[in-house]
Amino acid sequence: MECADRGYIKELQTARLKETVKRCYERVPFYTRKFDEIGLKPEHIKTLDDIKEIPFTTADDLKDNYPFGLFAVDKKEVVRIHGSSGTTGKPKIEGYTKNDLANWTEIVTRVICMAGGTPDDIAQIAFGYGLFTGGFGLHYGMENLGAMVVPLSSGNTERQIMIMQDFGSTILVATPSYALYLAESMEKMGIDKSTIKLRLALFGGEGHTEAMRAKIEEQLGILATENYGLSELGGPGFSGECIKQQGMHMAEDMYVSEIIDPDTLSVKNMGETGELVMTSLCREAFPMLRYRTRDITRFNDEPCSCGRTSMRMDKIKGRSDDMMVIRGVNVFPSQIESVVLSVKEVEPFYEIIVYSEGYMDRIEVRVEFSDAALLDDYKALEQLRAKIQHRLRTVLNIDSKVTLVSPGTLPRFEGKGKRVIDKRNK
Ligand code: DLL
Repeated sequence: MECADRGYIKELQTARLKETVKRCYERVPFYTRKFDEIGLKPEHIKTLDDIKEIPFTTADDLKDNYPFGLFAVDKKEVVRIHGSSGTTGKPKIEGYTKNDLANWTEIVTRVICMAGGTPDDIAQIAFGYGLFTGGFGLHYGMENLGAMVVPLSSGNTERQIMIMQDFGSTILVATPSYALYLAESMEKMGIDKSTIKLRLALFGGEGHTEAMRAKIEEQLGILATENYGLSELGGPGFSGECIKQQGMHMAEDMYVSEIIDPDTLSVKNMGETGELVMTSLCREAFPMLRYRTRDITRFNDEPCSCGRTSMRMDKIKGRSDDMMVIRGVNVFPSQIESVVLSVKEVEPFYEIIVYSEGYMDRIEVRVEFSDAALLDDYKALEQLRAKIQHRLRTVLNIDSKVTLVSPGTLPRFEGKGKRVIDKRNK
């Protein structure tokens, strides 16, 4: 499937799209209503291009139909529930039938293989187990591959490190934020990377810059691949990098993906940047038509040097709701991360505070400096602070307040990092 002829993939997607549309229209009152409102019938969808006729589905639609309103099967066919990892409000819930779980396991196994995982590996899973799809998703994929799974879930860092040493774990599955925290903790405990067997990490659940990846790869002595997915569309497995680390290969037999302009909602061309919109093609319990992910990326349909023909997506640039407008300049947190990590005297820990000044958005960037001895050298600290501020201005064209804080003072994360604190008047 990963090396299939593009023509074959298009045919398969067309056939599966028609089935999914029919399924949604016939079984989910929400879709019946939305189709009827605009006079659309399942038989009007004849080609992949016709997908443009279908209305979008949004996070609000999931909330309005919480918890099981968008299910397309009877509850007795649902064998698993997962949901969004948000900690406030009601989670976004989705269900899986037995077939859905088998398909999910299949695509997660693919992303593990792409990353170079083998049945000989010992996989330490430090994604949370629970409603979050990360832990269980990678768990079943690893087992299917035949790797030895160590289901630790996230947290309890010293124990993670002990087990990593004792078991000789070769793969770490974690958010990049947690991998960074693990690496730092190992350093503090005086454990050298040459004494652990880790060789590969599968990251996902949140973005990270190339600079951040390089830092973690270096600290742990590993190769790290990135994975993307969202619970609304089934979780991890949707896309992942191969060992070439040149974009995330997408599971096109199970999803049709589009890039749209989030303002005009028009569909963009290959290679253009915009919001990712996804339609599931094989999901029985929770089919989803044209879901607006809010994640900003772009596609590349050139074959990869690994030999796979599947379309790839770029790293997520940010979420459309994360974009800050600082004196008229659009900026994503990931761009600030790139600049901060390009300064060698600081640690890869930072925090962005967005606040209002009159009608303007302003930001403060807090960064940990590396050398604790600097605490006694005001002049050197001030020079470093000015350097970061200058770099943010020259690279991103934004004026920011930069504050240096002592090593070890900013929060560390066991799951997804939260590095933007929004204090704007809403
Ligand atoms: O994070 C699913 C997942 C788990 C993917 C483990 C990969 C590995 P949610 O908790 O529903 O699901 O969060 C989905 O997280 O819309 C993105 O904004 C963000 N996200 C996930 N992976 C990446 C990534 C899982 N590689 C939301 N880069 C998505 C950037 C990511 N953002």
